[in-house]
Amino acid sequence: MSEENFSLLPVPDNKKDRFALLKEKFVHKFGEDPAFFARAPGRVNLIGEHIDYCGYSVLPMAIEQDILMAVSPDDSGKLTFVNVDSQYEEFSGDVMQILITKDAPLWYKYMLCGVLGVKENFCSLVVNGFKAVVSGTIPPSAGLSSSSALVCCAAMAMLRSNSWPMSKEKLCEVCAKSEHYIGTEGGGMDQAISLTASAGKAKHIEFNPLRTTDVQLPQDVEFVVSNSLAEMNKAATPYFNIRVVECRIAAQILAKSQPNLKWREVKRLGDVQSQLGLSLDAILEVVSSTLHKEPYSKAEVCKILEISPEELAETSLSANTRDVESFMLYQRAQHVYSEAKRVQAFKAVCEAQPANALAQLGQLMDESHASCRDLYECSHPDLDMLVEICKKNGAQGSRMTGAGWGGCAVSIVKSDSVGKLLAGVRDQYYAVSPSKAGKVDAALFASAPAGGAAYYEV
Ligand code: ADP
Ligand code: NG1
Ligand code: MG
Repeated sequence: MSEENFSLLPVPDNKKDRFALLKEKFVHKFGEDPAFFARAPGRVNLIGEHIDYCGYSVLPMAIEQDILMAVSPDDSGKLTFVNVDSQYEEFSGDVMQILITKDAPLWYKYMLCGVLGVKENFCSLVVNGFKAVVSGTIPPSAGLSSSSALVCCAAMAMLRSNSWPMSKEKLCEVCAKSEHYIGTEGGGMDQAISLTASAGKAKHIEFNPLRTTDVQLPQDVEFVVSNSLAEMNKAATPYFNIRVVECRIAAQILAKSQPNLKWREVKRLGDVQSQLGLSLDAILEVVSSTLHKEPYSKAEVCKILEISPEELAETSLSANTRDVESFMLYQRAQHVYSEAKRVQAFKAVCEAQPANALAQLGQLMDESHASCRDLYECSHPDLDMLVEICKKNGAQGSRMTGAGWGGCAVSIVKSDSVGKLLAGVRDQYYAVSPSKAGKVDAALFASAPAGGAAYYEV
């Protein structure tokens, strides 16, 4: 990946009204003009769910919905964050005294993750804070990565407020690491696509080291996103980290079963495959012959690894998973390795563009959803129903996207069937429920691959 930096762009004509309104709010609040705008988009993951933190590549695209900030540096070192949505309370603090507690994932803490992540990379005695008015259009807690857009945008605001240089590649890594301060132990997919996306292209994103490659989607297909409207904040609950921990323990037990591997040095399922030098098919065989389908108790895990519960907490658990007593290891490992295969297959179809590309991509997305629902158990009954409705209305394939336990489905559909799909889902999922009907316009949309994060002139 190139050591590219962000440039300062003029505001595009179709975005002028929103930027002007945000500038007005900034002037009203702070009595001065903002110095610049920073913008970071959300994303929809087309395939490769819950495998980035296991070391495997993923295939997302950016969406138009974003986090936008009007920003002005503050040389007194103060941070002041105001949100145009009044449900998010104003925050003010000192840039030299940032403390991100993991008790409640309040909105401004995501911004502090980005600010602190950037600050840790520079040792200046004088550090500017900044004032920001924030406007977001990504549905929150819906699997479209509003959290990482907020982290990345705040990190960009901090960088420019201090005239600190950093390549996009470095910023992806900084933001992926610093979002962990909120409490979730995710991979780097969301930050990488938000910061590096280019319009018209999906991205294949590999990790350790980070590499991004443009993926040309077939010409005659579109992607439709539909929000089940079941919300799930990943940092407010332990579900996300439980999966991270199950994958880590599965990797460690697989490694322990192999005479040549040192299980204490293994953190990810990807490490086991690479250290054994096996294909994904072969490692799936190892999973079948090594792990049992019944849940593992904490006592059994400790017995296999020959460690105490205290040592297990030290080597493998996180703050909000210390009290978890039961782990599904076979199912989680089967999902991860099979999903990693589906990403490779999806990318290969996009590259070869065979006549039946749509059917093949659709099938891979259907298989991904089944695996998330049945093996990874990260779907939600409403989301399963929504996926079925999308399929009945012309989607060639449909799957939950993002972390899950609610949130959005993404469907692949032939371009000339988009209207039928949108109308069918509107009638059969949204219109039938008074609580959902009023939200359909923001919840259901077709999306082309959008551009990535940027700074804009005031
Ligand atoms: P997602 O799938 O959208 O990334 P997360 O649970 O990871 O969901 O993060 C959602 C959180 O991000 C919200 O609870 C909120 O704190 C924050 N957030 C998202 N959008 C905004 C916004 N427009 N303004 C302020 N905070 C936001
Ligand atoms: P969302 O749903 O956007 O919070 C999370 C993780 C990703 C990835 C997906 C599941 C973070 C910031 N994001 O995304 O890294 O693991 O779940 O594929 O932790
Ligand atoms: Mg998130």
